[in-house]
Amino acid sequence: MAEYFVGHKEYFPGIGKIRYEGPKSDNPLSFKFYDPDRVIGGKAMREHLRFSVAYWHSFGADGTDPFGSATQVHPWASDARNPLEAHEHKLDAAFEFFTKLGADFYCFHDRDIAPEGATIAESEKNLVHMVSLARERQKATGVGLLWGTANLFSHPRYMNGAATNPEFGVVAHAAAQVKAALDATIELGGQGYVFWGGREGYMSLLNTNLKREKDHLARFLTMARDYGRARGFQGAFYIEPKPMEPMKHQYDFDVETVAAFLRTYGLEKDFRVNIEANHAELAGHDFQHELETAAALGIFGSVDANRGDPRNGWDTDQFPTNVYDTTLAMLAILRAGGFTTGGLNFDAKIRRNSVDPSDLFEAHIGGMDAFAAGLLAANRILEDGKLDAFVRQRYSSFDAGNGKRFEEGRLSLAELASLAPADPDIGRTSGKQERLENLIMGYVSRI
Ligand code: XLS
Ligand code: CA
Ligand code: CA
Repeated sequence: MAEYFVGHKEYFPGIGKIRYEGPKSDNPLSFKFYDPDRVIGGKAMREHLRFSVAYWHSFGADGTDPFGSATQVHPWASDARNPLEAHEHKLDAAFEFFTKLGADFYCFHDRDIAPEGATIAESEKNLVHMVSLARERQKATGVGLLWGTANLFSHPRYMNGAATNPEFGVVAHAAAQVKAALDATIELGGQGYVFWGGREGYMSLLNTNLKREKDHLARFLTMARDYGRARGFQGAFYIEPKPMEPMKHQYDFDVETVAAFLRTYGLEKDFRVNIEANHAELAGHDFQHELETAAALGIFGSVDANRGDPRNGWDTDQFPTNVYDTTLAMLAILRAGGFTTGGLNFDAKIRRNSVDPSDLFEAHIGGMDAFAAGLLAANRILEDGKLDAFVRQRYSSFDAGNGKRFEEGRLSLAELASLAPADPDIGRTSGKQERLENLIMGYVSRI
């Protein structure tokens, strides 16, 4: 991978290429577990993990929160003469960061990489210009676009929703943005396109026609799918579930809700889910639950890798560091067959008081190491086979005889009832949860 910043201003001076130094290294700017070309279970770590950097948090956010203004000063924003130039510099900074870190992918919203203009035409012109520059940089570095998306939530026009807005004109505006963002994604060889419906929901049911809004959302997604496919987009369309925030209720509440929506409207062939750990938590689920549910329903796609705080009810988007959680996540991902078009996108931000340029590196290094360690542990769990053997044995009464006939739909309810055993102790079989938890702890502690 070429180091792209050569020949441009260097935005992270003093930081070189991040290398694998192993768990014993005390260099904070090195990988302890992520060794990109190391083969695990027949595949290089980088192909298993497909790490991606989120453009918005890493190069757009500046530490602003509802209680205070910016704390993080970005040289790529302050050394420019106009918004377009600022975005050109931001692109240089971003590709310098990707190549120094060794991330193979990135993700963006249209408004992250190009400024909104005074008209739709001007916005599109800005985007086309920035896409042509991004294309050059992708070519020079080998970094790819994991997915693109449109920001249909920041502008005041979307305060009542985008595709589900009660005003037709706003829906048309959203279409203009999605059409241009799809074109940009296709032009950059993006492997996916995400719909996160931040404002597709309601603040109050008193002013909302819920049925009509869901129908509109499906109509809009169908049109986007048809447009993308007609333009030759072969990647995955993803819906990213989240239960709430900024709306009181978001229609794409969780994986199960999205699956039912997709099937109701006949979209299940083209759409999969982009599962975010923090959103799973907000929906009252474990990350692992959402991953396994998606796999079971055949819509597992991609992951926004982060973590929330179990003690508060909002989207803190912190970098993941808990290896127990990443182990269970990687176990679910490996069992689902691994990523195809998807990957692990760090939709995560450094804290407001993390103001050193190296903080952004250290945050990503920690996240990458957490998932690399999780991959190592999950791979051992699978190779060892003890956990799977236990679960297989637990269901073995369905593998033959009447259990098998039941699974195959060859028993009526009356026949099933007649097969009830007389044994008064039937069902008193230990689930062995504590033993299995200890088993996992053993793998996690021996990576
Ligand atoms: C916000 C979402 C958003 C999507 C992309 O909560 O995570 O960032 O990932 O629009
Ligand atoms: Ca996300
Ligand atoms: Ca989030």
